[in-house]
Amino acid sequence: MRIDVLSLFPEFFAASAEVGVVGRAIRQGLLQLHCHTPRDYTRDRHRRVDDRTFGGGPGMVMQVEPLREALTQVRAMAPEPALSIYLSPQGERLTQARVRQLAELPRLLLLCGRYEGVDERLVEHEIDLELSIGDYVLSGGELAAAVLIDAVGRLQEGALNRSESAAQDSFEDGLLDCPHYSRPEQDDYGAVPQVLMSGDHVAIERWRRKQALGRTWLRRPDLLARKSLTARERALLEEFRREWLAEQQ
Ligand code: 9D3
Repeated sequence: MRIDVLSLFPEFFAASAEVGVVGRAIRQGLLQLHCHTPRDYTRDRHRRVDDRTFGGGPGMVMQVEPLREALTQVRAMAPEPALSIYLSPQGERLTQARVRQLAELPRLLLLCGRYEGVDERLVEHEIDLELSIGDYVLSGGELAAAVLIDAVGRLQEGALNRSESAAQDSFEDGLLDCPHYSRPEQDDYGAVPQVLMSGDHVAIERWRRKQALGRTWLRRPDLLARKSLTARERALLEEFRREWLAEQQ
């Protein structure tokens, strides 16, 4: 996959391209990341990309022309058709289902807004999809684009090794992850749950599933409501609930 980013702060994405799973995917050639600034596509000598908002009020708006020029020229840098995405607070909320779908595409073109955002006419004519990463206020689209690059990048074929397998991801099966522990077995903060030290892989798998169900019930009832449980899962959750309620006494 190739990802092009249009941003007033292209240097923002240096870390995305270098560290962790996605940095490795880029070095392996599984993902290409190219960042561009609309300033390079301005015609005036002040390299201006923004202007005051029509109708009055505070804040500036990113103008059509530099962005149209940048989008057109960046599209032409590679033959693959690109899905254009505008990261914006007005967008559809990003989910793992959407991430999986986008990860299959040959090319994405991400537009990051600053100030009050982008002139709506540019959005209407050039943007295929508007995405938000959640209900909180950021100062621009860059962090949201970096989130999308990370989520999509790690799903590229060959990007994850066996221990990082996407099949194990929280949300892939609609549940939160179980708790994890490492050495030492005994610490001032407590002991590791005995079952994990037992070597009984059936019992361990059962405990992990029960914890995943229980934590989802406690912390994300919205996720549980959307999931249909097997008889075994309902029994595991019931067992978790009974123990949890007993602990609350
Ligand atoms: C202070 C400006 N606000 C006036 C009411 C509106 C506003 C404009 C631009 C609020 C935030 C932003 C910048 N945010 C993004 O570009 C953004 C974003 C976000 O803020 N939250 C969640 N997802 C995203 S994706 C892009």
